[in-house]
Amino acid sequence: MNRRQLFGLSALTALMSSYSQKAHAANATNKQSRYTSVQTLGVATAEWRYHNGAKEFHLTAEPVKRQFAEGFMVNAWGYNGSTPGPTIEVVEGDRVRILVTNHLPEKTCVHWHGLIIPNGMDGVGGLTQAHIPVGETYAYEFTVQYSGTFMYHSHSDEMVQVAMGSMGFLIVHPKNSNFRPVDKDYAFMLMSWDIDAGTYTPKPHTMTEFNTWSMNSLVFPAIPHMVVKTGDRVRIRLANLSMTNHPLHLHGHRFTVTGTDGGWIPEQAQWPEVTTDVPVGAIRVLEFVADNVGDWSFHCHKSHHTMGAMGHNMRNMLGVKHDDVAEAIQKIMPENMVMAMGATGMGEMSTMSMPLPENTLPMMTGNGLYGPIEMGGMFTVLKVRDNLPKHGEAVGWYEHPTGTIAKPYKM
Ligand SMILES: [Cu+2]
Repeated sequence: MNRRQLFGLSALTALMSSYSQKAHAANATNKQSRYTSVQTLGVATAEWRYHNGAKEFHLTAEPVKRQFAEGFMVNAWGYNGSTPGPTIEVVEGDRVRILVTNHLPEKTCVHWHGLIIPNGMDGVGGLTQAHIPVGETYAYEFTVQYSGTFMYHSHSDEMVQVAMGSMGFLIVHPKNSNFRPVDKDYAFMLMSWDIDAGTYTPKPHTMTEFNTWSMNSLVFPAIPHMVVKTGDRVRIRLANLSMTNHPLHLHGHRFTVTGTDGGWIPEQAQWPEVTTDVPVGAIRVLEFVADNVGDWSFHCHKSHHTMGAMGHNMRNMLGVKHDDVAEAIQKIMPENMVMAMGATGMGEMSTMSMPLPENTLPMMTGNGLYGPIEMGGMFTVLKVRDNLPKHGEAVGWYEHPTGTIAKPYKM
């Protein structure tokens, strides 16, 4: 199939339904280049149509309400009703037009992070273009020269707009579908937020003291699981637009880092890892063969980043017996909640029914087959199974064959 035929197919698709449904667009794209669509779990794939010689996408920058988990809504900013915005998927060599309409309460512009494009398309307000005024639409148009994992984000009042969630993935698939093919291709945008207990709007001026750690603007237990078949070659693309680095750790498998936002890493420069650090403003792509059946944790290894919203300025009570003190203080200050906790560790928090302010998640939560998982934030699960249900039914917890699970031992 040559390029003219490719474009013909795209044009036909556009005729049938301009800005077609995302599944439709994804299928059409799949037929052209036979790539595996990226699953940005919990986030849509951007729709497009073929128009005036380019794949045309339309992003609307706007305030969005995002449910990070049940009982936790956030007033954020994003694109097309979501943060991260929809994932843009194109193919190396494509001519791409991206219309950006500004429905934010202030000017904006969009930068295409990692793409090698003409300077005037780089989206840096004031430097390479005028900021897009409220209510107006600007067109970015360029040819994508290299395949890889990239992102888009605001470059206008960046501290506020990025802190509020103005970001998304831009994936460029290789023109040659035999180049590093995978069976499952996932993407996670890593982000930090400072949202006071009982409130809904992140504080964009916070520099270091964040309390909410998200993947695709979702937190455990709401981050969907990655469900794969034994033997699948799996790719996970991780992008970090938060204010600190995240060492992402996978259990049960060894992976290699195969790419960054600078492109693909040659095979001879890759080495085995089980944790890889994703620096601020960077992308790491990891790949492995899922050859170990079970439920495997995939999480940030900064243990505070696998917790729900918490205050860090609490006193250290480890080893201090103080339940009688708490009772006495509660009597004097009945309007405050005084609890004796932390003397033996914080694990008790996952099971106690502590009254929480509205719109606030517990610090640790989630239950597995064997009890509380005691996690939050950047934590999800890779489920590897020999057989997957035919019709996409949910896959339950892994049931361990007899003799393959840790058990009590009499000393
Ligand atoms: Cu982290």
